Amino acid sequence: MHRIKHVVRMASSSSTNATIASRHTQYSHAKTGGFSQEAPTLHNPYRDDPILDRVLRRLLPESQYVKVSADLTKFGDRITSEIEHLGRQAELEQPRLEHQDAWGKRIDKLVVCNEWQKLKHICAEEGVISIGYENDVDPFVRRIHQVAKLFLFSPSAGLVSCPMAMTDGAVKTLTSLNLYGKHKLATEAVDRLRSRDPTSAWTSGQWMTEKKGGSDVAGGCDTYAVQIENDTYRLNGYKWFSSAIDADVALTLARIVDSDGNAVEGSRGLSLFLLRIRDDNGNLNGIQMVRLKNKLGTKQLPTAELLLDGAIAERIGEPGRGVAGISNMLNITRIHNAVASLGYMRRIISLARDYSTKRVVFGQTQSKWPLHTTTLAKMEVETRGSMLLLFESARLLGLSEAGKSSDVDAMMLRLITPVLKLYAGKQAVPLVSEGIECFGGQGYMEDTGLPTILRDAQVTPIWEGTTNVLSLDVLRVFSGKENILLAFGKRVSQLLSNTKSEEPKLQKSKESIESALKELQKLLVKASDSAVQGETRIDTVARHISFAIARIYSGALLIDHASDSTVANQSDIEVAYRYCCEQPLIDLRWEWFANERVKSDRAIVFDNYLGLQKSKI
Ligand code: UCC
Repeated sequence: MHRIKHVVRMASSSSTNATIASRHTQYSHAKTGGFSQEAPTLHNPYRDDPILDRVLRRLLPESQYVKVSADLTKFGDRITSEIEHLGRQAELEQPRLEHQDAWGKRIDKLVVCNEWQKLKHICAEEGVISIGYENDVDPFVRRIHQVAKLFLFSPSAGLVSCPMAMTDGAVKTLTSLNLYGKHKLATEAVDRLRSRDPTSAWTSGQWMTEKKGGSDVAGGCDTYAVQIENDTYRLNGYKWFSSAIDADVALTLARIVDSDGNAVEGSRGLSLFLLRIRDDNGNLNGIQMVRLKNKLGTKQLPTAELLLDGAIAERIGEPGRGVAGISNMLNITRIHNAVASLGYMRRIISLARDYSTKRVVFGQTQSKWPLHTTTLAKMEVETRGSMLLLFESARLLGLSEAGKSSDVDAMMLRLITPVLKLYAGKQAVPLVSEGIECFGGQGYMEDTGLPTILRDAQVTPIWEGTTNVLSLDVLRVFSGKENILLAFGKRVSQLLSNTKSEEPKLQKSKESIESALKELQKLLVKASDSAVQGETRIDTVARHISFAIARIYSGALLIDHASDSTVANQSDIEVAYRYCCEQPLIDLRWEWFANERVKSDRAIVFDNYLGLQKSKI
């Protein structure tokens, strides 16, 4: 502003037209906005990641690491040269639904852009699902490879990552229910869902949510199944959120109606069904696509309300075991959900880091301003903690599929799946928001593509179970027969056992983890004792317990990683220290368990509530 005033003053006081003209030329760029800010560059996300390669080197046998690393390097190049553009186009050219043809005939035609189709082809070609199931590779290796690939892909995927999550979950469910090779449709589905041939590959949907449902799947399920013959049924119901409706098959839940016309209510009344969405001619299978959802984000992805009006479906699994059956899928899609959260976090940091080397403010690049780098460093520390938790889940999943899990491994897989999903989802939104801020006003501009990351990240704490529902699943794990608390303690101790004694920062980090673990154990034991007397409740602190598990587990993994001198560097030690010692690992107080707190919570929440139905509170 100063400078502009100065120029105007000089121009008006100058003596010759020639001088004025030359000055006009000199400053003309100011009037035309001639300066352009350099955009952030998306580098090969595998080679650009500060930790991924080293994590893989630790987790994989050398010969496998070499193969996986080569595949990820090539895929990283494909992301920057091709996939990123396709994902962006999918956001710009969103799906639409045509209900009728020109003559009024109901057609329910879903129109998706070519780029969306191309992305699905790429998924098959690149084997993003098949890698998880290839017979000639150790399952332990293939799940780590798959998670790494999905992690790179997800933020550029134009939300094709969603049908991939459900496709993976469907393969897992159908194979876990032991249907492969025994059930015609399930066998064909498994072969096609994990195919690398784009011309024959299928994708799967998962229709669980109904108008009354959402979190409470069983309480809200009003879809009924009437037997035609054997395991074949007709389904009638209304599915409220059905994503990726261009899929080929879907898994869904319904209540079987008996010969007297009765159906069992509640969770035990739900059975699991597999259905084809269209026949070989592309006609919908007794399904009407009522409308596409108008979502805050994930706009690339066709999510619809569906009316099942006699859809023909095959019952799979035992009648009444629908929730347990579909949990196979949920536990896979929840890992995919965490992949998405971590993918968004890494992407925004990577772009902000690159931008910081280009954007000049107050005379120097952002990267030279300590307040800026300290902001980025905090984001990096948080991201690394959850990233190690993600790869721990991939390792444990692979071990379980290889039949090599110890008891502790099996318990840890069940525990950390909801913990990882809820914690990463909860981190993603504020972290991406912080990352957007690193671009100033540009981060708020739609045509940079940056707001899409924030919009899409917002779905991760909601999709596949909200933070509260996932926290209650964590309590479900604790309420089982096994001593999960003891197993968790063992796994943490195992991770801390290699801590280098000559590194004071790692020693301090270890002490911090041990003390947080002890505190958590003490509180949980005390709570379970006093719950018997009815003085306390645990559900109200389920989130805090879950967050503490996430932070203690992640901290221990960071220490374990930093203690491995074959891959670790000085920044790994610093990251572990900051994660474990500079922020509380556990945010939980004994008084929060007290029963009476529920009353005071209600008093706070409904203070001066103007609703008329106070009796319902
Ligand atoms: O549909 C959606 C969109 C899909 C898109 C996916 C893509 C994501 C990737 C993103 C990329 C960007 S979203 C759907 C959202 N809805 C949910 O996630 C549901 C949330 N609610 C829950 O998870 C609840 O906890 C329920 C529905 C599972 C609770 O149901 P019940 O009926 O109350 O459960 P019960 O009675 O406690 O459990 C029934 C059985 C028990 O086994 P048994 O009978 O042997 O004791 C449980 O132990 O199911 C078992 N069970 C589980 N087993 C329940 N949950 C689990 C689990 N997670 N793992 C293993």
